[in-house]
Amino acid sequence: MQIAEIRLYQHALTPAGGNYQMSISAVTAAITHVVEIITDDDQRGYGEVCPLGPAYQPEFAGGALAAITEMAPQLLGLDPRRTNLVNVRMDELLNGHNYAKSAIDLACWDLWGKDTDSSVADLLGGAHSDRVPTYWGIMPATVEATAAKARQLVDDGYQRIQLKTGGRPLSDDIACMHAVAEQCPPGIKLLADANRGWTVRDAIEFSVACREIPLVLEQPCSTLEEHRRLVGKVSHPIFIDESSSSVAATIEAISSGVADGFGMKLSRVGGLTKLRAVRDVCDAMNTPTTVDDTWGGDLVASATTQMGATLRPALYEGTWISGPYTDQSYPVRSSPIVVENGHITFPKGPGLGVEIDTNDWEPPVAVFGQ
Ligand code: 0XW
Ligand code: MG
Repeated sequence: MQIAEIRLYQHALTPAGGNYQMSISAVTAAITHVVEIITDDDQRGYGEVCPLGPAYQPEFAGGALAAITEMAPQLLGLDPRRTNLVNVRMDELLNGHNYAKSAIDLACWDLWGKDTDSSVADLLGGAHSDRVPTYWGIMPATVEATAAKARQLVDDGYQRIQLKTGGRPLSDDIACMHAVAEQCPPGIKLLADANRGWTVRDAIEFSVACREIPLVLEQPCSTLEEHRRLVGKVSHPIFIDESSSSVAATIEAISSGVADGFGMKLSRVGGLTKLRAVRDVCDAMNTPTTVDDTWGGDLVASATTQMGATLRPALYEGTWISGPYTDQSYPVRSSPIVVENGHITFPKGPGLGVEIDTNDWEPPVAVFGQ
């Protein structure tokens, strides 16, 4: 089997309510790119990358288009089922730009699964369950609205709630965190995710003011070095999200004692092939992690939930998907991937299990190998 053609499609995912707000950025439309790989025996595999606007991480939609355009012509002729070899080739062709490589990598795994009539989860070693836990991130709001949202999430069956913090007075973050904790029975996991929006001092003050609440500080500050300065000064575990962009960075964050866990993202590390190695490092080091992506439609949701399902359950912190936050995505023929009772069931079909007919879509924005 050889890659004969690569097509690139573009869609806009729009946040319900018009806005997705975090400490340092607000997103009103997330542009996603879907890669379609067509093989010489006319099989089709799909992958996707959807950065969360241009300011969340050093990735943006225009960069995905440019990076895929740079690599795609020289991937023609490779066997997509040999995912390690495709990744080595991509790294030879382009330094960095993991997010663009992630979309191509996903399409290769989709094809490998379709060719062997196996789910991606089976290819990754097997799912503990086809139903995985998810979690919700509460966006900055008043104390009353935050408390009401937390109550609703508990009633809806969520077992893990992330409060978005930063970008406003620290006293608001502290008041909202207490309001969330009051609504949650023991056992619900709580996180304060500042998305790099706090100083070291903010994180220490917040941790002291919330000392009695069992919670995790997720990526409070911008760099790993800043997080290092928190160790021993905060009374809560620290999970690293934006600062963990590779297997090497993951090893470094664990072994230097900075990371007690991760908010891991598929496109940030470069796709399923590289995330599999991160998963195995976290497993070997008994370190909990989520398996998320920034944003994305059903292709990303399937990839992240299938990978998540293969984690040792005691270490798996769940998979966040953007579907419940959006009011528009790209059309697919399979049943949409949804959240029910705080859980997501991933599709059954081979590969990623997402059925796509590109006749339902606008024409591709780029075609390589025709
Ligand atoms: C809540 N998320 C998983 C969704 C957005 O990509 C941001 C992210 C996070 O935890 O930072
Ligand atoms: Mg985060």
